[in-house]
This record gives sequence, C-alpha cells and structure tokens, in this order.
Amino acid sequence: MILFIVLWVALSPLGWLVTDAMNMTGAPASKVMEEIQQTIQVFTIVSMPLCAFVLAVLLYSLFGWKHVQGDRPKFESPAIRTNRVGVGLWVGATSVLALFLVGWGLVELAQITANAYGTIPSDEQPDDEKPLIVNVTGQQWVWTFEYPEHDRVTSAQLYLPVDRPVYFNVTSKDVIHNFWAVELGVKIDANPGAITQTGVTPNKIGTFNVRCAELCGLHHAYMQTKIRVVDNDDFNSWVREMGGQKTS
Ligand SMILES: [Cu+2]
Repeated sequence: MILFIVLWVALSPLGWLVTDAMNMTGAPASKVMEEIQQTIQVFTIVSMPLCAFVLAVLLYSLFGWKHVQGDRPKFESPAIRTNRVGVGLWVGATSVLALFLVGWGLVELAQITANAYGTIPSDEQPDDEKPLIVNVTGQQWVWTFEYPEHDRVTSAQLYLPVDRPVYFNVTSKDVIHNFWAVELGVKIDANPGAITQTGVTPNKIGTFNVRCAELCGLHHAYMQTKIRVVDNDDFNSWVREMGGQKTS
C-alpha cells in the first residue's frame, strides 16, 4: 500500500508534465484540439492510480517474494481473491474510474462534434456566417486543396483565415489516405469514390502541419504539407494572388 501511494504521488505530476509537453508542437490551434488535449490529460491522470497499483504489485512480487524455501515463498500472505474488502475496493474503484471516463468521453465527443460542425447545419446558416469550403484531395503522395467559392483556386498548401469556420470535403484519387491537420485536431479518412466531411475553426495564426495518417504506399511518410493560418486580409490577398476573386 505504501509503495502504491508513493508511486501514485510520484507518477501523477510526471504524467501531467508529459501530456502538457505536447503543447510545445504549436498545438492547440483550434477549440477542437484544446478539447482533445484536455481529454488526453484527464485520461492520463485518471489512469495513474491503476498504473501505480499494477507497478506496486509487480515490484512487490519481484522484490518482496524473491526468497523461496522449498517450493514456497518465504513470506506468504493470504490469497487476495478471498479478501472481500480487497476485491470490493479493486472492482469498485476501477468501475468508478472507468465509468467516469465513459461519461467524460461522451461529453467530449459531443463537444468536439459541435465545435467541428457548428451547432446549426451549414445550409441553415446566414450567408455572412457560412463556413469556408475547402475540397481536400489525397493522391499518392500529395495533398491538393481546392477553394470552390474562390474560382476553384487550388493549392498544395492549406491557407486558412483565422477564426472562420472551415468545412472540409475530403476524398482520394487512388487508395485510402487520411487527412490529418495535426495542430487543428482534424483527422478523417480520404476514400476513393466517396466524400467524407468534417470542419474546424482555426483560432491561432501560424504555420501547422498536414500529414497522411493512413499507410498508403511507398512515400506515405512524406505525404505532408503546411497549413498557413493567416488573418482575413492576408487570406484575401493570397486568394487574389492565386487568381481567385475575393468573395468575402
Ligand atoms: Cu496517403
């Protein structure tokens, strides 16, 4: 029990530090990613007592029971499976933790869905609040981004205006890829012959990463590009530079 409590106290800040260090990559760049990071942190912290308990039993078994006399350990205590209090605590505590995580997961899933798609369907939104549409196409081994509302400008880099909702229509020209906008917390399959949809609102100006997250052939590891989240004026001048008209 002492070993368990020591490990729990020692591991919890360590787990928090490790998950917190993920912020150093530039994330979160959207509310969705903030929720995802918070969820990773909560799951890590909540699993720490179990991790500490398993480690404590492991270490105790390794070092506390190493002396054997004949075919029996030198210090033998009663079997835990007949200990009602022990079994009750174990089953009770792990059930409470697991149920908490199920609850947390469901609430977060709803939250992330609302942040990705908005709370109002896109065709019912007022014109000045309509999301920017970007058609994303994966093929071995590049990404192409098309802006249908801006004279179908196409780009190999994903330019996005900050604080404006974006909808992605994602597809593939050949095999299954996966469109992963890392710091934005977007990850969705790109399937040939089908369109998958998701959305996000980038809330941080900067340069972020797109990667392919589905093994898709020889150069899968190099199927990546940059996301440039810029302010609205910079976005409009980029669109004009690319030959598209300013529509918003
Ligand atoms: Cu790919």
